[in-house]
Amino acid sequence: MKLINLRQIILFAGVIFLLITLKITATPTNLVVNGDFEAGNQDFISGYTHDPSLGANKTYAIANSPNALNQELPSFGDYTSGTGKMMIVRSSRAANETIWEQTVSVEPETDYQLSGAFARAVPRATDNERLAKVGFYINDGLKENVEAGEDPGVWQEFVETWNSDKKTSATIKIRNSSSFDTYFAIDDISLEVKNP
Ligand SMILES: [Ca+2]
Repeated sequence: MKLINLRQIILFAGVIFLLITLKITATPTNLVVNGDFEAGNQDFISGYTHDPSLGANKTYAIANSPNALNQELPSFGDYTSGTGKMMIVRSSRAANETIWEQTVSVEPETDYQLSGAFARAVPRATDNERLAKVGFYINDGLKENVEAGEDPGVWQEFVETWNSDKKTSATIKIRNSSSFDTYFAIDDISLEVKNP
């Protein structure tokens, strides 16, 4: 009797383990660390200066809303949950400067999905023609240029496929593509194995 119980327990544990393993396998893991900025100003490199007052061009800060940094900027929530943190950028006129960079390990010959969200963060009435534009790069190859719409706080998600070929690491960069100095927000940067 005791033996049967033990077998049943082992079988039950095995089924649970299998279910957990399948669940883990089915959910793609984001390889980017702190891509949602919930951990604050860490885990990435920037050619811009961290400045919570955004006191000059070529600065950035991590906050819950642009308005929390400067009262002239619009108030809107992050892309992750609406109440989390985002990277808020005051760009310079120099294009191609790196705003955000992180290197992650990848498997060769694998399709990955790169995604992120981007929103304009200037009051619409003041800077109508100064549209924000950023380029998303992997290993210095441009994946996509994303231009924000006129309305501040309207998040635009972009999704691109990237094949790692023979590479074992991916350096993801977001660079300024605009020649305007303007304000915008970035959130939810992700690189994960693409589901077949
Ligand atoms: Ca976020």
